[in-house]
Amino acid sequence: MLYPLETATRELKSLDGLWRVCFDPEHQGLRERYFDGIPRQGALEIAVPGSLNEQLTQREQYLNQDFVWYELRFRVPAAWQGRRIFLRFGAVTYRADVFVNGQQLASHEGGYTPFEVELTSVAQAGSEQLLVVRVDSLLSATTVPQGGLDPKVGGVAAWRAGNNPDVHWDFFPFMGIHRPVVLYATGSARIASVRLETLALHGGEAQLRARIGVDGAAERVRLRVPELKMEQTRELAGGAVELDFALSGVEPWSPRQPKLYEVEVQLESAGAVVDDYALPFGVRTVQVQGGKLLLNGEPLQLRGFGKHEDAPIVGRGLSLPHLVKDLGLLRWVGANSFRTSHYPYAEEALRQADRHGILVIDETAANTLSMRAVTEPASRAALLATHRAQIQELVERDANYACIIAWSLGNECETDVESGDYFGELVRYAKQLDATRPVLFVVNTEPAAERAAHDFDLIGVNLYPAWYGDCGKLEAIAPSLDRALSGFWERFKKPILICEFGADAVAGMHSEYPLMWSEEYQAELIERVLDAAARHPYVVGTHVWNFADFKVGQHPGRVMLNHKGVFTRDRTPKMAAHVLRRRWLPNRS
Ligand code: BDP
Repeated sequence: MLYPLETATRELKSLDGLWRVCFDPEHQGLRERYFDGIPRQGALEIAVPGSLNEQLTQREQYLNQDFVWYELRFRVPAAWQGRRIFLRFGAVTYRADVFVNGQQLASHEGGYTPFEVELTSVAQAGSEQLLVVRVDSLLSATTVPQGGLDPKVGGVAAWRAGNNPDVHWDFFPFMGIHRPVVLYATGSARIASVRLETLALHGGEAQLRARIGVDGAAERVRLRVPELKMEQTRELAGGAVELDFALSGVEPWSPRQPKLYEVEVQLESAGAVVDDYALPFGVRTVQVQGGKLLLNGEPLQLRGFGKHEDAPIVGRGLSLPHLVKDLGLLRWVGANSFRTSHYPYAEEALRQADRHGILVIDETAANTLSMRAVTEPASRAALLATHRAQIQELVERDANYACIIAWSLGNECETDVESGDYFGELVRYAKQLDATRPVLFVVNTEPAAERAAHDFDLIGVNLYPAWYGDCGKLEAIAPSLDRALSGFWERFKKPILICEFGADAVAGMHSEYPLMWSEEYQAELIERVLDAAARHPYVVGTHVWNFADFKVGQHPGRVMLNHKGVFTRDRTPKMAAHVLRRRWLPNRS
């Protein structure tokens, strides 16, 4: 789905701001017709975008995963008379039912991808409209991610038993309207999708393919890359156009030189331009070859972090100041990459990474999927269908970003239990959607027990030596890592990306020798893992867990936050951040 942009033919109006909300613990909202306007009594104000949890002050509101009704009254600009009007949500977590003027127009499942609804026939230009959205974050064995699992099934479902809110994973299940809400107008026909692919790139000569989907009646599509003097037109056939074209004199996109070309798409009808769209596009190739990950034919070594979209009060909502700060800190520390652990991030972050040359592993929200919780064929099939839909929405949203160098279809799912071809099927599906990027799952299995990695292009592994075992024994790191890394390599012969390793450190806690939870221990553990990993030539990157401390559920294993950040939750560097900076900054590419 296209990122909303203002162009010569498109206009935007932001619906972000303070909305009204009311909670609905008895699930009476539909019966009481909250879609005609939520009750005045007890309604609160909430900032959109933003998670609702930390904005409010009551315990039940903080922990809520149940129905919350959002309401906003807005006007469609009078000048939009005669145009097509769309309402677009960047992300609503986890599920949304959208009502406009009392009419249900859309439902969407999946907390981190956009969806839109056409308002042309329901919302009159110039007049006031009532927008009501029912949001919930009720998770089950067949949602992605799962939640509310019965710990008795064992495996990952038994992790964090009693965690409150009830999820078995290690971050807070923030809910709400997390990303911008935008109203936009187009002409009678519009460019609905644009997909650009770099098929080959050699010495400045590139071969590309464009696929453009059109919604409405038009005749032809014009594609231009003005900077490289490329222009082509094609007649529309069945609402779509596919065209291959060559570019000469291309400066490839890379972290060192994140060159983006403006690609302009115009839709024409009766000799006039009825819609236009422009996207910044980086031309580059990514390949896995032997034990290497190659960008434009050159081996890549990833240095960076698993992150979270997480900040005080804002929760998981888009916060532009945090985007700016985090990018600055990534550069300050000398990192060149991050993973969107454990869900797709806001497009604003990807557009920023594209502009600044930060490499991204783009992950779905399939975190810690329990295969043991879906042993019935019907529930297994339902989970697979949800997971497939989320992969499709992710690829459709993000495939044009040069910064994205691989798709991670999930993190720490049960890839070591019998689950038919669940993981292989999804890897093949992702490759069918995008044949130009490597695909992986991030695993936390023993090499000998891993069942799915034969299907991956590279293997993402999470390793916690001297933290979850061998407590306090930093000297156990090298042998443990050597065993795991050579075990994966010997068995699968695929490049390995260490996606997580680290230790909690409570900022300000020190000790004269490294003791767990101190800043000294975290810093030394990170150094030792980096040293051990560097001895394995098929390790193509190391991502520290985590960039910053982040909010988790209530559980005896955590003090409010996961403290594995090398920055605090408010982005102050711990000792480990300085250690990384000394190692990484000199090689920054
Ligand atoms: C890994 C998970 C990550 C956790 C991390 C930890 O992928 O979500 O936060 O461990 O325990 O298992 O800190």
